[in-house]
Amino acid sequence: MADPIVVVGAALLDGGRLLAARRSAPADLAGRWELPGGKVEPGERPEDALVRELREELGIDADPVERVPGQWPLRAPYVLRVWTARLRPGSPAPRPLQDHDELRWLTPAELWDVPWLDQDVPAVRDVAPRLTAAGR
Ligand code: 523
Repeated sequence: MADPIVVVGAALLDGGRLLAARRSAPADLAGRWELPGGKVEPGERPEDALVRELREELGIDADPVERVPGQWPLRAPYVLRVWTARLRPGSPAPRPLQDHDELRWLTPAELWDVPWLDQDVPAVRDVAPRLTAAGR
């Protein structure tokens, strides 16, 4: 079987809230919410891909903090790996630039208020304890 291609997703945490992004494309994913990110390019470090994707898609400067252990299958040959991330001081606020039409900062109590992509659900479940810890 071909090696998996890694898609990185960011659990961007700020002030005890998690950023969720609503996809506007492609049609089969539109309207569902995800941890923003994208494909790692050949030869690229996943953390660098995360920084690049967040800049391209949300116009922000962010730093990866730590990998959330595990990986989640996407449509073959892709797999999702997730890092927590934080805004760099002085970064602009996230705004939807590409692939998204709405953003929300979710508190722990709001975490399941948005219809996440099915494949993001287990990742979000594993991020949840970090969100609670970050809000303390
Ligand atoms: N997912 C997904 N969840 C999730 C991400 C970041 C991506 O299910 N949190 C899926 C959606 C796509 C594939 O992974 O099927 C690639 O993500 P995409 O389209 O955000 O990656 P890009 O931005 O690298 O893709 P291009 O538009 O082709 O550059």
